[in-house]
Amino acid sequence: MNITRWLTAIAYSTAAAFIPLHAAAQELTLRVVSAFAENTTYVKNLEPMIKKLNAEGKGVLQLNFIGGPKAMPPFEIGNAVRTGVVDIGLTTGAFYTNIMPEADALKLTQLPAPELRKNGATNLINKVWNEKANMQYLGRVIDYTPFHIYLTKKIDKPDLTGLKLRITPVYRDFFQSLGATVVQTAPGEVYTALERGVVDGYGWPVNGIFDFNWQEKTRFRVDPGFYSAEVSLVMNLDKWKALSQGQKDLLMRHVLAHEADASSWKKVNEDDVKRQAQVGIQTITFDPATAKQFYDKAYEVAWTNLIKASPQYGPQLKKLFSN
Ligand code: 173
Repeated sequence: MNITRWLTAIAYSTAAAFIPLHAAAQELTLRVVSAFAENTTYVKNLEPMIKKLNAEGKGVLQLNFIGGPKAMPPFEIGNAVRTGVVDIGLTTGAFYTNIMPEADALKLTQLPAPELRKNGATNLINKVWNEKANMQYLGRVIDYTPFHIYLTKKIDKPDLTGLKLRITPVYRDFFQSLGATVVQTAPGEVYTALERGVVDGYGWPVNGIFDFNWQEKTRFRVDPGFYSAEVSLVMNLDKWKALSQGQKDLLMRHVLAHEADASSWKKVNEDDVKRQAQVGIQTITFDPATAKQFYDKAYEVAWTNLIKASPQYGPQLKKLFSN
């Protein structure tokens, strides 16, 4: 064999040896759908993270943001992630309680997400999410954000008797325990429900009502807020398992950095409270003892029902979410 043929042979065998490696390292694109519309606070806040990940992940991993409720109804995203119709959901547990009651427990944490990673709560979440929902829980994108009751009619004590409120599973048991009649709707239907007088108010986090123009139809916000609004990234478990270690590391590095950055929500929330006052939304408050009762009742009702629905995991979640 002359030298040229040798070199050619080596070149071919080297190329052949590299083909499987290149194939394994091929860029993978994951499809992301959101329970919240493209122009809302929760999605806008996540966009820079997706951009950064995609810039860094060239040739390795890309996130393709498909869209919000126009692409898929919010209450169907959980199942779509579970079955692998989409890869990743930007959603909240309240929207997939049809899969498991534990989904709605994430609102009950008293600790920010990075603390939950330290004390083992996130491992427990992943055990439950893996086992019951075929999901890998990636990370939380909102923290430090309470929910509130917003009303078109005044109340002077924590009694919602005679009022009909728009809910999701987040608020159902609490509002009913205060005497309300409830009707569940997706966020996109709240404006019309208010406009038509079908509801006298709604539950929603302290931020974000301006995204939907609900300030036009809202007269009061009840303080204090309660729970911790949860929106997270969840991924189909089979898809997660199929990622290479490098792809997992890249994805998690960005998710964790974003999660650790969540104290920026405090400023967003302060600004939204100011803006609500500016447009004439009045605050309804109670005396300190009544306010405490109201706040404590929110947790009591929710934990009692969760533990009833999940005797196995409810108590464990409660323990890790509160210390
Ligand atoms: O009110 C809702 O639609 C809801 O459950 C929710 C949960 C997290 C963030 C925003 C809204």
